[in-house]
Amino acid sequence: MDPHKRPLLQNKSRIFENCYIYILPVALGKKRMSLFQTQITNGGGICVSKLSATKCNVTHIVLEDSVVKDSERCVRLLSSINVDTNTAVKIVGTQWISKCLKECVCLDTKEFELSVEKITDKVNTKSNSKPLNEDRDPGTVKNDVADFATCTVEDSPPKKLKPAVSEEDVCLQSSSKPRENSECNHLVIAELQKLANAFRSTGDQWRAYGYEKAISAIKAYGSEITSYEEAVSIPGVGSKIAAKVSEFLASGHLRKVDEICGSERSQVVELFTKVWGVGPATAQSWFQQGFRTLEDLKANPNLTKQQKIGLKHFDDIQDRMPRQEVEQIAAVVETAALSIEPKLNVELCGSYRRGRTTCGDVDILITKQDNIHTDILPCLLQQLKESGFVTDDLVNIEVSRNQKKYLGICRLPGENQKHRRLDIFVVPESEYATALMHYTGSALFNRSIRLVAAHKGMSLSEHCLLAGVVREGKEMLNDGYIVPTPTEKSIFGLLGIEYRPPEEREHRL
Ligand code: 8DG
Ligand code: MG
Repeated sequence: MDPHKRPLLQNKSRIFENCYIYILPVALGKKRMSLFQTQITNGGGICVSKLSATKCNVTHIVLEDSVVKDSERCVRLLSSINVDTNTAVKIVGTQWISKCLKECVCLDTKEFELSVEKITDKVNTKSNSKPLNEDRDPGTVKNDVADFATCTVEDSPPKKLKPAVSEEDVCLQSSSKPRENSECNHLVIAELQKLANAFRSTGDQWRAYGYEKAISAIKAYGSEITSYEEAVSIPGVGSKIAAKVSEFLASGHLRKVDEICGSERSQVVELFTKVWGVGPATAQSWFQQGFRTLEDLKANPNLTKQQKIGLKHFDDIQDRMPRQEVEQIAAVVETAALSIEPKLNVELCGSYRRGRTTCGDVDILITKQDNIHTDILPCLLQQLKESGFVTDDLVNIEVSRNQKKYLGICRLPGENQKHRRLDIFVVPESEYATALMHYTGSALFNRSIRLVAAHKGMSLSEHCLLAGVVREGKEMLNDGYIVPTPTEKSIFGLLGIEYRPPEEREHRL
């Protein structure tokens, strides 16, 4: 039966029967989105999660009412996800669903449809659009259903909108995919980053998070932002930050940066938080106690053991090392480890494995076969300390279930070598792939792929991938069960996402 010509009265539980509905999440919010999805499903309809799901014919595309009423914006939005508005598919506002539910019938869509007549010629809806359901690159599909940036229509030709990438979507695209970003956006981002750093170092984590989220959204947006309206329409950029963007566009600088970052307090606190083991609260308190320089701190009687080490090697630790030095350090650790147990697998991870040209520290993963019973880490550290290679312990062996972790400082033999941060992780063979993925990072990539797992009823950690997980909000209500993950590729496969080699996981905020 043609779903658009259905009889008006029907069984309440089947009001959306034969409807294949795609809901665009823009401006909807997760709760409303999920409510609509449940109601459609309960009403016998099918919620289509991807427009490229070519096998099912989408009958309706539902958008937030305010979006549908703003015809120009709506058409541009649809065009950006390759939906031709001349399609036979009904493009309707959320009111249609609400009214159908209220009246317990599948109402005619006419009253709720997008009206394209109002749109002037300047919006060319057909540019770049492909008919709905035409095959598209599956790798880009998830981005299409993410939040979309929107902008106001001005006299200039319409810009092609860029999908704003939500945190969960981060791991679905390569970090090496070139992102256009105008020079002006770069400058705005740099200023906003100064504020984010300042807020983070003063312990205002919420505000710092707000700024970082906005920075991430602007980076993903790509197109040059030219107005307050455009900035505020980007999901993740609130009105206050949009006002900052607008101020920067008008004046070339931000008063807030001068005010916050220029203050002695913020500069001192930022410096202190760079010392290993010092958090924002401690840095603030030291400022209040009158400490102003790293030299002053050396006289502080209340430093912890780690802070003393952090202070002692401050300049060396701040300095990033070339890849070659990372390899030399790893070679020392590997030789020592294999002298204890020749069958161990020693592998570099962290930023080195992601291919960065310089690294902040050396992250080494040691995998121990099940038939090896030697307690590797203490033996290894003893050897590395005796040779003078490991100079200081920051966090002495920490045990997390059957993984062990050590954080310390080392220095290659020879003249003019710097002290470098060294992290060693020892894991069992069964946890190899999840640990390798975790310690390869980036931290943002990890957060993203964990969110993907969570949304699929799974849980990913450095220890394992659990399936059959039931959650209430973020809380796990059961333990789930471990799914074997022999390789990183198997993790991507089990999560149903495209494999990303380490070089494509260099996602950063
Ligand atoms: P770098 O050392 O060159 O600065 O970068 P990195 O190798 O990516 O960072 P790292 O601090 O050495 O951490 C190694 C990996 O540990 C990182 O890539 C991902 C993982 N990791 C998380 N969350 C966090 C976190 O909160 N802090 C740190 N330090 N690492 C984390 O997934
Ligand atoms: Mg590292």
